[in-house]
Amino acid sequence: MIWNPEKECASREELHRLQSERLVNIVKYTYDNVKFYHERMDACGVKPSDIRSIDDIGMLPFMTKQDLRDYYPTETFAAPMSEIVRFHASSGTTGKPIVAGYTRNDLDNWSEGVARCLTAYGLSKHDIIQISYGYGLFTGGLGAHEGATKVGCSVLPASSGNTSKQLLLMKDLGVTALCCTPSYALFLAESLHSTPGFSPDQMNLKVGIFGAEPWSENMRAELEDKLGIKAYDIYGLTEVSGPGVGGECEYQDGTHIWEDMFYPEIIDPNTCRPLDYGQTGELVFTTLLKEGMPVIRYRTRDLTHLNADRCRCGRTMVRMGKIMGRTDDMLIVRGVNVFPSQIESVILEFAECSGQYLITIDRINNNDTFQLDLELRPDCYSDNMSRMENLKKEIVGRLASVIGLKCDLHIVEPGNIERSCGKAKHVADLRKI
Ligand code: DLL
Repeated sequence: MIWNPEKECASREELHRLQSERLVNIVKYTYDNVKFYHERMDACGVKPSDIRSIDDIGMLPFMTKQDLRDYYPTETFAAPMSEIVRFHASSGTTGKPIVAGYTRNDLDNWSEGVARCLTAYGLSKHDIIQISYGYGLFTGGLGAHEGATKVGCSVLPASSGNTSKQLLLMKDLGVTALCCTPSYALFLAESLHSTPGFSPDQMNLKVGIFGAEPWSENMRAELEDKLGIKAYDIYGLTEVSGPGVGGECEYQDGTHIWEDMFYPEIIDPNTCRPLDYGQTGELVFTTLLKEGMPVIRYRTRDLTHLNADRCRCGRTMVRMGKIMGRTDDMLIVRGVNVFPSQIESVILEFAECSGQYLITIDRINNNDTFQLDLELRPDCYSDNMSRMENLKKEIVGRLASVIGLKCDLHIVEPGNIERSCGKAKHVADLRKI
């Protein structure tokens, strides 16, 4: 099923026309209402009247996370406070949070994006959806909630945490769809298998809706197997709206970006030069309809590529590859660039591994150390030292051949690595402390 066939399946010509019309409007609107954009555009010598179609987007300056911090909390808002009906804020590990403000129309468009995703995953008013993203400043909970309500699903606003109650309600209500971070889904799956009185076959789950952090294809396979579901990706970020900037369709072959609302570009993060379809670089978004806090050419720091090939599902909107990580999540260890998601992908090639891991990087005597703590599935963990040593050798060898780095691997007892109910922390980089 397709929620909004008129938009999701519009011809590329129609989409181009709509994007052009919307870009012209949003550029004029932000120039007139946001001092930051006015000054930036003046500094680049660009006037709103220079922008006549979406093809002119390259003339506009970029915006960065630092700009949003510099104009904290609301100086980049374009609508008056009397029109703002909601705030969210992204946590940000360092410095000030980024505050986003939404008008009534922004909330409607945001839930439209989520509704398109949920419908693409096959959900309808006949589904019971458990939303285990955190409710509050994080956009995950309320964002998914409003989209699911729009579709007419029966919504269980479980929020994150209290895992045993989550499992109980999932079972007793016959929940069909679970919405949370992939790391929390893994924790729920482990708990489902290990808690007396629960088993996967008592559940009515069919669909998992996972996002808010990078996760590999191997993690998808792991979650689908452990929970007996089809697991779909959902993407978004606070600065652009929240979850539902794009989502996968039944073919699970890339995330369709709702391009009539969020215009994507890929640039080289070092030179800011636009890259072609298929090339990996930094994802940049322009919100074509946002009123509260529009962003123009916002640099997300997320690394991925776009695919313009027509999808079998009939949607015409481009598809984005899995997010490899963020430019600021990339680890440089002994001069080698590596993303935690690459390590996750290798680990999960081994059926013995549970998917729980922690990477610890330090610098001792001017040399980087790279430790990997790894949990095995409880039924694979053993105190048979030689079996464990052989497995360790295999994993270390495979990692070295894929990422080009030798790690100090520690197999730890199941349950030893801290679980997360939200976004997981897979890396402790002690060099930064
Ligand atoms: O994480 C919004 C969201 C909530 C998306 C629930 C999906 C589901 P922020 O907290 O602002 O917003 O973090 C945004 O999270 O720039 C990516 O780095 C990462 N991210 C979000 N979705 C995905 C995904 C929400 N599907 C940042 N895959 C983004 C990989 C993702 N990374």
